[in-house]
Amino acid sequence: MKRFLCLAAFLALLVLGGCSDADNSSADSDAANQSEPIRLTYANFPPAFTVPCVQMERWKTEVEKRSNGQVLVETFPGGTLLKAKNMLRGVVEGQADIGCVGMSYLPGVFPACSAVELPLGFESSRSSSRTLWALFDKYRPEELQDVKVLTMFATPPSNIMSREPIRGLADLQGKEMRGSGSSSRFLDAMGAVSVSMPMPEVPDALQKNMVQGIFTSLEVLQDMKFAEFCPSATIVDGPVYLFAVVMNKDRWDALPPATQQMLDELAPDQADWTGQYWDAHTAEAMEWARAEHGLQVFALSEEDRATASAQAADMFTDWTQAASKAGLPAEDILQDVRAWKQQFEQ
Ligand code: 3IO
Repeated sequence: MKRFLCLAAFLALLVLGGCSDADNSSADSDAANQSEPIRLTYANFPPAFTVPCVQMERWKTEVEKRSNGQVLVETFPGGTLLKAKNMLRGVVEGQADIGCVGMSYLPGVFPACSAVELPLGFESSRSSSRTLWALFDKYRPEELQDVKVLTMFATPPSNIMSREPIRGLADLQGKEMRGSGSSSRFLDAMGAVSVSMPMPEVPDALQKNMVQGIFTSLEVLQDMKFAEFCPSATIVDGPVYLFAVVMNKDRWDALPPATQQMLDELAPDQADWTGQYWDAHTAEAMEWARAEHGLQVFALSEEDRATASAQAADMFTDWTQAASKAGLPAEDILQDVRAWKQQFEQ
């Protein structure tokens, strides 16, 4: 009985302690925030466990931490608020405060940034992401003037994932392969027949046998479970896909200056974090696909690589033409992009 009373007293103390803690913390935050926290919605198009959504959660955590809970972010992965094709418009129109735009799904819309999508042979997401941010930061292109850009990032290089082994370009001729934007053009340059669609439509296309494989960064073998359909990978080091995280302009303009400054400081840090995460996660996903699905990995021969780049050469002339037509200093941009790539890959 004595023991029981002791325990009861101890529990009562714990409960009281807990209550007074809760009182203290609410008093603290009342003192710190005179006003209600700012709440922002953030839309994303692919499933929650993919890299674009992992970076979204990291951004939310950082923003909530750096603002001491003054800015709260509600995330909507999996196209629950906006889908790939209406992401940019949806943010401009204010259906979401923030959205993750797959820029590669909108060919022709980003004449400056799409320089980073050219087949330059990026080695990593870290270097492609930093290059994309550097380009945006230096040129502040008109193509993104209707929104506030919160960060940008890009994938590691596109590689082939296929049902049947693709040992070289000969095996690829006439095969229908899924890509988008520049990666679709590169597929065609390699002799495949590109079929363009955003990522959320790919599981269905693979399931229904509409394509023999896909051309994007390799972590989707695990994250989208594509290794089940595609137990073969061929390393091509093709173009990268681009992303911009954008915010509705009116919502941005209404933020306190200190919040705006905090978000501006986070932008390049977030690009770098995402690049590093993407590279590390891709290596893990390859190991997973080897262990779980017996993934076989091939690489294009030097000769096939040379053929592919020769056949893709008009991507550069077409980009330069389109950029010049849009009034951009195309040669300067391309020279900068090549220099940043080299700098970030050292
Ligand atoms: C991508 C897009 C959404 C989720 C995971 C992803 N991994 C690579 C990409 C790049 C891309 O936009 C695409 O459609 O292949």
